[in-house]
Amino acid sequence: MIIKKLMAREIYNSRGWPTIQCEIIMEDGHSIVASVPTGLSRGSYEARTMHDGGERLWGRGALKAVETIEKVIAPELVGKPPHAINMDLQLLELDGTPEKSHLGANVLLAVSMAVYRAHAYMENVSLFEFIGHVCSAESITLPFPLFNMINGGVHAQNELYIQEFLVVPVETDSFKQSMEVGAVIFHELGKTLKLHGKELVFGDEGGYAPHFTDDKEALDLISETIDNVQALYGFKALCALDVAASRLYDPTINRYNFGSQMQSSHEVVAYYEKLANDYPICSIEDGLAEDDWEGWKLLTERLGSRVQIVGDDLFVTHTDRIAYGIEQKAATAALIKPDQIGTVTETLQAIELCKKHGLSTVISHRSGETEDTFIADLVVGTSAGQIKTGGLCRSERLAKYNRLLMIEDHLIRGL
Ligand code: 2PG
Ligand code: MG
Repeated sequence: MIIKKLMAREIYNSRGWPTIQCEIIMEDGHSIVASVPTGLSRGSYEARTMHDGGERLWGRGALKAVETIEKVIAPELVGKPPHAINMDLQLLELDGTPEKSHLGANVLLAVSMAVYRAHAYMENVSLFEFIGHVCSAESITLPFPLFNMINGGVHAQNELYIQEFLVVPVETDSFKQSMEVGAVIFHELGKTLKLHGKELVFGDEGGYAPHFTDDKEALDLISETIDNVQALYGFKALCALDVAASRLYDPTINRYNFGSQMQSSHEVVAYYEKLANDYPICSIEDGLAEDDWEGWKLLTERLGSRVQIVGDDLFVTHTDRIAYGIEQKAATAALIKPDQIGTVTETLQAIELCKKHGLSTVISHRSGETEDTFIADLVVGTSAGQIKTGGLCRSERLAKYNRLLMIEDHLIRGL
């Protein structure tokens, strides 16, 4: 079955900014759609993206990207049966640059995701099963979710320095049960926040985003809620953080800005050690800046045996940076975002490298999302183990969790 038509269009993400949707029409008329997310706290080593520039929509338009897909890429792929890996290689060749600066990672990913879906359709299997085949997986597993509960940093209009305060249900025996625990904590946290006089406003990733005195107050209220939920319902959960510290780092003075005073890497690591002693923290993402390898090594040495140390801006889903991080013992896990690198096949390679060297993997959404649920199938097909895709409100976040509920249901009850 061949690709009959390959189209693209400018659509809008959850922040109301333009992004790309790619649509493949198969020979039998079946339509396959893929949409690309957009990050805000982007690492400097992420692959480049293509935007229109100019005045329309403050330069963020996706019309050039649409034209690139339809005029440069479509002629190469239309009329052929979809082949996920070969077509990704073709896309990489068409771009021809290490940082995807010619065509743009957003352009490549829209097509790559659509072709993966088209290939799965041609093989008459679900996307997660197809990804499992590509990875030569013998079995697949559902992930542990990291639910975003409180938004700070650039994802909210409050004064929190830490960007994401998450909770991780533990000792659950299914994804369905993890969702239930997450939902109970989310609603109970709403009650706790209200009791403490907080306004129930939401941030970009579907977590609460009221004003707080400081980061510790947010952690106090989350751990108070976790304790209440355990007492009331018997559910257990831990906390996780994404500090997104590249934003807080001033390379000219080699110091981090956490408010009261500028801190050195050593002081920042000591601060996390204190937080990990005082609160039930099981994972810290981007605790240090993307170039502060010495700081990362120190953090991993000091906390890595009891807290998962996750590299996001540090690794940008790039095998070179992950390989260096493994060699340096700079982290114990990698955040995986397909749009940081550009194609699904490269994303699978990054996950494989992590697995081979015992690095845990967390598949992640972006703060500017669409209703596309690709990452839900990705986390199952690769058995990546963990996913963070926002809080329990806002449908672009719930779409991924709901897709995982559907996958689990299909696996248990059959199709
Ligand atoms: C992150 C992401 C997703 P953004 O830092 O991990 O939560 O944020 O998409 O804004 O880079
Ligand atoms: Mg991050």
